[in-house]
Amino acid sequence: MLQGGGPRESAEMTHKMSISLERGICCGFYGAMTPNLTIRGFEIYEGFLASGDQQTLVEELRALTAATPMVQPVTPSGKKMSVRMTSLGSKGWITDRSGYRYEAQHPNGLDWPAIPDSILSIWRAVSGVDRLPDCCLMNYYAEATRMGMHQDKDEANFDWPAVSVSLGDEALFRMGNDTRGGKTDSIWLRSGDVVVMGGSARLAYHGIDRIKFGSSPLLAKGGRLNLTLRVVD
Ligand SMILES: O=C(O)CCC(=O)C(=O)O
Repeated sequence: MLQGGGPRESAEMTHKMSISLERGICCGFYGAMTPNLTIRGFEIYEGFLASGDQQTLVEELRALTAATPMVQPVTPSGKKMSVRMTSLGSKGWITDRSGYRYEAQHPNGLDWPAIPDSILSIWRAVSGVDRLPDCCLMNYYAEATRMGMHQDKDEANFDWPAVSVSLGDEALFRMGNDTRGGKTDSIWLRSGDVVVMGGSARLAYHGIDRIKFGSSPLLAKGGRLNLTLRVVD
């Protein structure tokens, strides 16, 4: 079920995650799941989603967002972001000349679609908290797209973790400190990897330096889709 194999995942993890994904990740496996890498408090579950599950998820997301498509937003200063984005959930993250914030509707006036259980299952498996996320931000990285170093801090309470799911092309993920600058560490995230940003990592600066365009066959037009799950209120 799980992709890859090799040193990035243990046989025990492979077994548990295959079972949990087949069953929609039900009770009994959460406690046993541990990240196979922790860097600066960022917990990284490499190869968390099997390639078949990634494909199913991408198809589900395409159908779900048909009426609330990706937009290329501007920052409050009017600069076009290079990622395209949309959201799922009771709140979606947006940016425009009025600022960074969460809104209950897509810029086209429609409610955001609900976060499907397939995605909530990932949160349940790795977040370590009972509360479910309000927002699943979807960022699409085309060739040459990047995301500058930033903190996720438009939420009310930073005790809740944020969880990120990588789909498609590999991306160079940079992890820094609670303040801008200083030493950083980077890792290539691959399709199916999941990162939990909680505790000391919740307010750490992070960003995507670049993607390896064409490195994954998952998305028909290439590129990378990132899902970031957050508790907003
Ligand atoms: O694309 C990623 O892996 C990171 C996304 C991110 O940092 C964000 O949405 O705040």
